Amino acid sequence: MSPTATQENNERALFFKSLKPKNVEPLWTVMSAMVPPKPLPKATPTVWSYKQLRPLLEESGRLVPAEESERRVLMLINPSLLAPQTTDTLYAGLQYINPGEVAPAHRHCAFALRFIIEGEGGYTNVEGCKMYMSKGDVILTPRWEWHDHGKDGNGPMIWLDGLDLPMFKAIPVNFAEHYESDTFPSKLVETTKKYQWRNVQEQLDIVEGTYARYDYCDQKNSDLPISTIVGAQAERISVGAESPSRQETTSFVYHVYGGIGHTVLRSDDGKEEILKWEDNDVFCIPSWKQFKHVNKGSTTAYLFNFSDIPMLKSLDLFRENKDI
Ligand code: GTQ
Repeated sequence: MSPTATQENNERALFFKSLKPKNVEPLWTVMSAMVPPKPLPKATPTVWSYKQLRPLLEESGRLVPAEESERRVLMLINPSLLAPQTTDTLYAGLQYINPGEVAPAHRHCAFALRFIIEGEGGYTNVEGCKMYMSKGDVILTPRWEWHDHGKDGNGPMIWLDGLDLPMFKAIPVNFAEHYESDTFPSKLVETTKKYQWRNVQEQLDIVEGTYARYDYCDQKNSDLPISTIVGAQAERISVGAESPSRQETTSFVYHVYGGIGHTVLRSDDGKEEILKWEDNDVFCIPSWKQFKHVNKGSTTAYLFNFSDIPMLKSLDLFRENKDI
């Protein structure tokens, strides 16, 4: 190296060193990583096997008293990320409640929905509405609405929680309040916050063909999604059939209402990855993965998903590849 080149390097090194104490950093060294040519989610496609998790939930029900836990939940954490991330933008957890227990009333900025997996006699009170829950029902807990959960009758109740918690890593404005008693005063009244599975399945089943999709919408205004943040869909795939392929900026958390099959993920270089699933499993699809579901069982497969579609659309970040 010529003396001038060495001198220049030394000068550069000194220049770089002088930046940090002034709280500045060069953009040009990180520019390409910050604006990659395609979405680069950090989440890994993952399946959470219900068969494997069911005994752990039961153990938590035996070992962890309700009074100690506030919410008895096993969080489904993506192996490439930290809690509370199931995907880059979504959180999912499996909540377990024993008969006679109460998960006490609180409210928080985070939006929540529940998808009921098993049990009868469980209920959620949301802002004064008492809603009994059955397998496949969806219950919404909009931002800042009081909610507590309880369980009558025999046996436990298990459901999937879906929240927008990871978003609060970027916008740390989530906070909660605890109600003065365990339950918020509630009545069994008509509500638009519950979606009964039987109605959703009916809508899926009246569609002709081997595949149908149902978009959950606001029950007061069907032009709107269920929230401005989290959206939900249900899908039916006939025996031996498959869903259309999708590639979107969306992150999905899927739950298998019923059926056996797999999801094929295809990366831009043509590599395929298979996620195998069966009854009650949960799996996630990170942003910008191309994927399709295949029914490999001998019964109709029904899938539920929640996603960040409404949030992405609000931010004008929803994109889909229509050429697949
Ligand atoms: O049921 O209120 O899985 O507040 C995480 C946070 C459930 C709930 C979760 C919560 C809840």
